[in-house]
Amino acid sequence: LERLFSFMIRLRMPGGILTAEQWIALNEIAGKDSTDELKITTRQTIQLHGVLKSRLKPTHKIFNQVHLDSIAACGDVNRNVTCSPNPTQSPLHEEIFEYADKISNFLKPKTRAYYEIWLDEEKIVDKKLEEDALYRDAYLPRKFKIGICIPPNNDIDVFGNDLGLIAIIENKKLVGFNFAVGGGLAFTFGNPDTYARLATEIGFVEAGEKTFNAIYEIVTVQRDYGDRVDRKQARMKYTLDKMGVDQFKAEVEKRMGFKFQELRPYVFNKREDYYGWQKDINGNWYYTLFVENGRVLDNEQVAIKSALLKIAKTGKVKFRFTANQKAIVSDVSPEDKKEINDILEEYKIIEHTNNASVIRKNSMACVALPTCPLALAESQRYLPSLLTKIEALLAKYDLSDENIITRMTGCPNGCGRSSVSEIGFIGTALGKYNLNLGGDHEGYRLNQLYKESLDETEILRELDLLFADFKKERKPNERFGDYSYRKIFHN
Ligand code: SRM
Ligand code: SF4
Repeated sequence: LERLFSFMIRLRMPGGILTAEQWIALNEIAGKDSTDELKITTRQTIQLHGVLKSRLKPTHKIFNQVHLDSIAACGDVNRNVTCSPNPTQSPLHEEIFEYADKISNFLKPKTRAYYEIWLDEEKIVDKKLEEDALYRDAYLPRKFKIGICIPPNNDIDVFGNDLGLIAIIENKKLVGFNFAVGGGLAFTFGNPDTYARLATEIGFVEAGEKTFNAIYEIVTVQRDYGDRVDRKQARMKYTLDKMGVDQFKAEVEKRMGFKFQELRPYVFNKREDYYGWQKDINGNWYYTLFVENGRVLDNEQVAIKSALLKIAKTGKVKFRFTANQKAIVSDVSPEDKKEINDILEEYKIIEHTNNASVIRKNSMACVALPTCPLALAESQRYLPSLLTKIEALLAKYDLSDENIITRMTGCPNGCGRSSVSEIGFIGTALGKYNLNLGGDHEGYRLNQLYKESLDETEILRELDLLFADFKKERKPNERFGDYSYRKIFHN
């Protein structure tokens, strides 16, 4: 008798956007064939857990019927391309957003194996038809991640990507992108050769064909120079550091046949989602709702899953997902806004979103236990209760309005990007976390280890002392991350 294998399926969803029809299909699978929960990930896509082996093929067929796939959502290839999801981010949002889709397709493996295995496509006998100039027959040394950001909101953590593209808008036109290379947040305890690293900006490239050319050649340099022996050294951040930024850049320039231009100026002054109702540039409305750690389900407090299904059934919206694991009901015409708002009210979504504290709204946690095989500690199931206690400490010092980016991961792989938070927890063992501090609010600076392997009582004691000092010693408008950096690491 075979074991009852079950799997996690992650969708490819560049920029994190779904139609109402697609949401209905996902909701149905989640009800019938997975754990009932839809998980919004830190890279703007959806994961379903617990899909039984026998249901894998039917599930992929349903995805295909609604034009979804899970190609390259995992593996040593280019992963889900992220993009600032907010429709009011810039009048050029749609144009920039399209790049996420185009890059995802451009770097998608050419093999038809996915279609043959899951969708019964006839096997290709002539291997020439599947030749892949980019991935050849050995893919990349390791996963590869690309994110596109629209200043001034660094809402996708652009510097956490192997390749971060910062959209440069001049005279109301998208002129191109600043390219940042070599981001990656994982490290391994006890292995000093591994480290979290933020991407280094190497130059500006014009929008259009040149941008695609530059992206392609950056990937080929990593393909050809990346470490294929030691997987712990295989991400592009290590390739870049071993080659040196100048040599890496020169190699890319040689391959693309033109040079990077001087970096163009831009500013990040926030890293957050815009909750509640907002108007987009076309005059339509969108509502960003608080989904704690991206877990779409119904519970005693709020029925997010039922609400989103009912909203999807109106057929009058789209869904967008943020890289902070939150959901946006978008493209709501002014005539339909009342109907959607009534559903949000009926299922207590508005109350739930409004009642979430500032710190909770800007928090996130990775999946970790019970499904992640690499987890050393709880994360998404634990952060909510820890935050309740942290909220009480903040209230004690009259700091409840402080927007402190707080993140947790169940191990040092960094899926919840805790290394780029102001308060970062990294699981070390069951019930124990490293407390990292000193990251900035905008995502330009990594945090650092402050105290190792603390249990909850110790965490709260440390934060109590830190908040007390922060209240007394902060400079005007100084953020908690900048304060702790100055006080602890830069004294
Ligand atoms: Fe991740 C592996 C979940 C974003 C770095 N990640 C895993 C696996 C697949 C565990 C495994 O290999 O068996 C986790 C599945 C857990 C589960 O039960 O579902 C997992 N990662 C996630 C998600 C779902 C976390 C979440 O709660 O949202 C995110 C899915 C993103 C997506 O939609 O594609 C997720 N993972 C990230 C990020 C953040 C990001 O990309 O912005 C990182 C850090 C950035 C980076 O890549 O450096 C990240 N995940 C890793 C790593 C370490 C990679 C490395 O360089 O060593 C692993 C382990 C590995 O690859 O060997 C990993
Ligand atoms: Fe699992 Fe670690 Fe990633 Fe959390 S950070 S999902 S525990 S691999």
